[in-house]
Amino acid sequence: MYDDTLPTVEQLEVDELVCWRVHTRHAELLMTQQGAQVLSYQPHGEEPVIWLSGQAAYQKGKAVRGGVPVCWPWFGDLRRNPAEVQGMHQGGPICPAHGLVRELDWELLNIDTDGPAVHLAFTLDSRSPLLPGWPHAAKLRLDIRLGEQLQLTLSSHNTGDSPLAISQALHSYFAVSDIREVEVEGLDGCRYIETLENWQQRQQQGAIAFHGETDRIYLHTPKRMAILDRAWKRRIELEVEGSSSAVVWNPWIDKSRRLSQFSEDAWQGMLCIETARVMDDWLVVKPGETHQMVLNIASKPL
Ligand code: TA6
Repeated sequence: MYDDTLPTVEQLEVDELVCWRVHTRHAELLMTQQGAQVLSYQPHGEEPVIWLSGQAAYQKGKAVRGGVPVCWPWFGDLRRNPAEVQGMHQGGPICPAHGLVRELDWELLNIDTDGPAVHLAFTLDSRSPLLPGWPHAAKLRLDIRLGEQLQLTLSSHNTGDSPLAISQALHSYFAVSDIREVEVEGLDGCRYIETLENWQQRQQQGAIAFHGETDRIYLHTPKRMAILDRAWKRRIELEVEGSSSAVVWNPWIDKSRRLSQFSEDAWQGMLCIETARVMDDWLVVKPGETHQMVLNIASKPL
């Protein structure tokens, strides 16, 4: 008799990408080897928690729109990063937004079960393949633990003999009922950079509500924040370790038209809250040391 409380892991190909579909008694998750990117996460009987574009393309060398792309060894536009992070790049034509690893195949280290939970681990060595323009020795690891919650742990290990200066983010896309109706709690009082208004610094007053394109870098952020979604009668609670900055992004109407793999109205159903080490929260990893950034995602009924 098949015991459906036991977790299952199925490897499959979605167009050009090798993927794994994980099914446990609590939820289902889909992820791909490319970028060790979680693509979707949906607790049983609930709306998806992690959003995946309906126009997602599963092509080699192209990050899938949605899920949780890993931005490393820099976040965003390298030129907007601290000088120390910029200085790690030795020049050259290849300098994409959000770093160099989300479009590379990571190595599957292992898949194991822990009772009803499943743990997958992926790794990437910065020396193979050599990251263009970034000739430093590091080992990246992403641990994904699917239990009653979803836990992602991004580890940066310095295997070289000089310090690494990094900015990074787990660029999480969350599914929401309607961006115009949800709020982000927990960032009240935090300073933030308003990237859409000449990178001016502001201070958050109360919960974040959304009335237009939003692309803000919050600084000195707390360990806990949440998306309050009254229509879907839930709160997506985030708890982080090893991060004191976060990016809150919704492209709204106009920018949506300029985004790849993104339908014109997709902005209404998604919200990025990106767990990060950016701006003055950039990261130094000394030789032989390892830094871990942990993100716990839990969907809680109201
Ligand atoms: O994290 C917010 C952001 O930097 C936005 O400005 C937007 O560019 C988004 O990331 C998506 O970037 P991507 O390169 O994945 O299209």
